[in-house]
Amino acid sequence: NSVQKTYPVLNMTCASCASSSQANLQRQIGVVNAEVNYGNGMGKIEYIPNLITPEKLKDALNNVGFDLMIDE
Ligand code: 9UX
Repeated sequence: NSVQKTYPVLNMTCASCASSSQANLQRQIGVVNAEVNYGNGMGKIEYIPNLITPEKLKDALNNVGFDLMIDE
């Protein structure tokens, strides 16, 4: 059972940042799909809550210099 949520991705200053942050999200276990849009600064993430939490998604991005503005 997956859910899809959209959160602001912080610290993106060029389109390559969107690509690298997206790739980092996609390789986390429990992430089904991730799309990071540089134009609007948002990351749309489909994930399996039993395998990964928004806090862990945030941690994963923090590890590569970005941040995720989770609301929970
Ligand atoms: Mo762009 Mo982002 O040159 O970390 S890749 S600033």
